[in-house]
Amino acid sequence: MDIRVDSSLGIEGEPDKWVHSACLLCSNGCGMDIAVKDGRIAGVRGNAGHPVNFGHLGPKGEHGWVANNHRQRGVLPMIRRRKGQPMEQVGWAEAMDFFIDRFRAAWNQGHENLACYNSGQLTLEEFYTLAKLWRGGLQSSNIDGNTRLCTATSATGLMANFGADGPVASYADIDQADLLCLYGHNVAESQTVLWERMLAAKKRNGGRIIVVDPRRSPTVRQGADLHIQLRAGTNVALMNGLIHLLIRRGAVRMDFVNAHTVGFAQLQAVTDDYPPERVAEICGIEQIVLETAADWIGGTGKMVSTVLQGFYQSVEATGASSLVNTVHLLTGAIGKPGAGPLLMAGQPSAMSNREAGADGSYPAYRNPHNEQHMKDLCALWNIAFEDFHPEVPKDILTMMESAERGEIEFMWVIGTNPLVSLPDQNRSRTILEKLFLVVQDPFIDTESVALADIYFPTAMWGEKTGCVTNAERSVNLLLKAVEPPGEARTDLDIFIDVAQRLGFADRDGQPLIRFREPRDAFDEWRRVSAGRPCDYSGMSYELILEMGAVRWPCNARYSRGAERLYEDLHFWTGIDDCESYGADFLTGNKHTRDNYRHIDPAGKAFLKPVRYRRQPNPVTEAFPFLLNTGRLVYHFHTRTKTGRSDFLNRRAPHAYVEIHPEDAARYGIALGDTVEITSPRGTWQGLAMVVDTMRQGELFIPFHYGQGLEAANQHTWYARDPVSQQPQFKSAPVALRKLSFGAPEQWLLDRLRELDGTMVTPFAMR
Ligand SMILES: Nc1nc2c(c(=O)[nH]1)N[C@H]1C(S)=C(S)[C@@H](COP(=O)(O)OP(=O)(O)OC[C@H]3O[C@@H](n4cnc5c(=O)[nH]c(N)nc54)[C@H](O)[C@@H]3O)O[C@H]1N2
Ligand SMILES: Nc1nc2c(c(=O)[nH]1)N[C@H]1C(S)=C(S)[C@@H](COP(=O)(O)OP(=O)(O)OC[C@H]3O[C@@H](n4cnc5c(=O)[nH]c(N)nc54)[C@H](O)[C@@H]3O)O[C@H]1N2
Ligand code: SF4
Ligand SMILES: [Mo]
Repeated sequence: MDIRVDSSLGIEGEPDKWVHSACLLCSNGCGMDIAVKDGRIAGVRGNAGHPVNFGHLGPKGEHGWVANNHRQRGVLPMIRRRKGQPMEQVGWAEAMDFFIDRFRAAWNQGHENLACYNSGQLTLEEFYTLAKLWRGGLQSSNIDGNTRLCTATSATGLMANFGADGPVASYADIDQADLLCLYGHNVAESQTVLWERMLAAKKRNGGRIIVVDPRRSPTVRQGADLHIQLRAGTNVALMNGLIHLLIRRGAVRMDFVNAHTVGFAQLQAVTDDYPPERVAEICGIEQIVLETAADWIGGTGKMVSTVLQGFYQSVEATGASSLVNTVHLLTGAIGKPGAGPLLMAGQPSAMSNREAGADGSYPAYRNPHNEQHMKDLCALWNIAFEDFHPEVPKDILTMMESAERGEIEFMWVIGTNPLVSLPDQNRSRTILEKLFLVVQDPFIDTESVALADIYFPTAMWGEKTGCVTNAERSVNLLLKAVEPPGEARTDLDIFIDVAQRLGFADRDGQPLIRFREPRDAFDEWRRVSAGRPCDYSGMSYELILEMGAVRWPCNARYSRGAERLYEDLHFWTGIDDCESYGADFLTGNKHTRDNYRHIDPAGKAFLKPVRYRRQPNPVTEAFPFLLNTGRLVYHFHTRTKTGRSDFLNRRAPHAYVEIHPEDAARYGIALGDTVEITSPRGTWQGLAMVVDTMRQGELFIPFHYGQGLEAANQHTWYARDPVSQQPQFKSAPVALRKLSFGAPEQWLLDRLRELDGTMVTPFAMR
């Protein structure tokens, strides 16, 4: 990819200074500098020397910064003394006292009465501190991140084959690959700069791109050489069909498989049942499409596969994603330049949370069921192992179900907007309303803050220092450019304060958390991560500043970071190395250490079979459409940042639903009409986008639009993958009807042209 410095400045002339940072509006981690004028953020420019983006930025990266200066920033804490009363602004001392009182009162009923639900958007240093506070201090397993909705499956999918989390390939491999397979990944909208990099690689290498998606997405329109437009929810059948053909055609490298994997015979026994005729039928595709894909995949060793929400947000998420790794193992396309699976992250620092362990993981990919791993962690934290009871952390939906039954009464929400992003909004709202809810956020006007009993105002991107890992293990350093507004504090400061007020101490009676500054937290993290897959022991803030970004592992062996994992084809599967002893794909039942002794592949990778199972929610006569939800290029999540940029917002100010032209014709629906979508869980109303992106019988709504009638999560539900517990956001049966005629506004017409391929998204591709 060529160097091109994209920028946007809100001032005339030069800023007072430029401060080194990175974009926090997706997992790509584009390097950027922040312009500061008179103590305020005044713009950004891409970092030309950065190894991820070479100066390029996408629309969100270029225009999202205006959110920092918005008038709805929180400047003081707020409390609601009693449910039903209004929130009052108070000082930090009073808000903290209130927090600690209520925390202790709930804790007195047992620590399972408390829950923490955090983010994929804080810094590594903050996640590590929170993990230490909650796991080491409170010693509770009721902690999860919104990474559960996002990339929990990336972690479990990687563990299933390789023993530990850790994306295998990197963007350097994409540059060299001649085949890119995108599984449920609309990269042209979700990581625009990565898409530019993919297209540049394709052009340079004369390569090809396969996209697996039930939608003819902008990615398909702009760059696919083969589109596998499968029926929603049939990923496992497709993967089994591909593997079946690879085996049948002799495209499997048996020398590689025998030397570096276990489980081939069991895999083959299952994939034998997936001949192309059957798979074409299940997936609703032409057999020739499947055969072409198998030819291309079997015909190259230089293949990178990305996997994202079309695979993750489903009930067979871990199985389907693991089969992508399996395809790489079968063809030997791993551990060498230009080859490897890249199970993607989505949020800017979802990876950091998975590493640090404030979500479903334990710090540095330690295995909670491995006594030695937990003893090591206790020694590093200087806490007594005898009192430490590591459990597999509860996922957010399990915690919501507990709360629904009244078993959890206090929830601390940090850096996420669950009222909008959790499935089944109406059910989730009822549960959140019941809880004593603390919300910690830079903005006072999010949907979740409106339900809070305590609100803590925080600093955000540009107002604090810390590290963030992108989807391919590159660690960025984001420096503080300006002061946060009013009395907003960093999440790190709040965590340290809480740990101190709760009196969390180590076994010598010293404060459990002794550092104060991000740099000192980072130093402790280097020691805690040493020897584990995400090894930071050789990394420093200085090295990151020098290189732009550094990929972990960074240690004595890889002093400037590792481009790809597993070059020695030795995986983290040994019984004393692995992050998990594994789980059954269909039931989620966890294997014990004793079971594992019998299957310990001692460093070889697992090939694990998965059977296709029909979705739990087939359409019915009353609810004949399958609803798919996801992203569009101009907005980030629940729009707490991008919704404040006029530039971005006016290109997509409202929710709409993509409807196939023939379905629209049957219901008498035209572009711009208002339609209603119903399900047993709720009602959605919005504009009709009539476009042939969808398969007939399927609908798509962008999920960015908050509450009430525009919310996609009116219709999703708590069904989830049994292993990763990632919710099934991508298909729910619904009914459609027309409400009223409407003339399409200009933005809807423009969006139509982006979707039907007559216009390439401006500012995303230039
Ligand atoms: N513009 C923008 N970019 C973002 C974000 C954002 O909010 N806005 N968020 C970031 C985050 S946190 C994430 S997680 C990523 C997500 O990035 P993506 O995963 O690329 O985005 P989605 O739109 O959620 O889903 C991708 C595709 O999955 C397809 N899909 C649905 N069902 C199936 C299925 O059964 N099989 C297959 N194969 N595909 C299916 C959908 O049609 C959709 O096109 O984006 C990141 N980047
Ligand atoms: N239907 C449907 N639902 C989905 C999805 C889907 O595809 N379809 N995708 C899911 C996915 S992949 C994701 S990642 C989630 C995202 O869902 P959320 O996590 O709810 O989305 P955000 O809007 O990013 O919420 C982040 C919050 O953190 C705040 N914040 C930003 N920076 C900071 C900070 O430094 N400190 C603190 N304390 N707060 C900060 C923001 O203001 C915002 O309120 O949505 C999920 N929900
Ligand atoms: S691709 Fe992602 S990280 Fe890069 S500028 Fe766009 S939103 Fe930011
Ligand atoms: Mo995500």
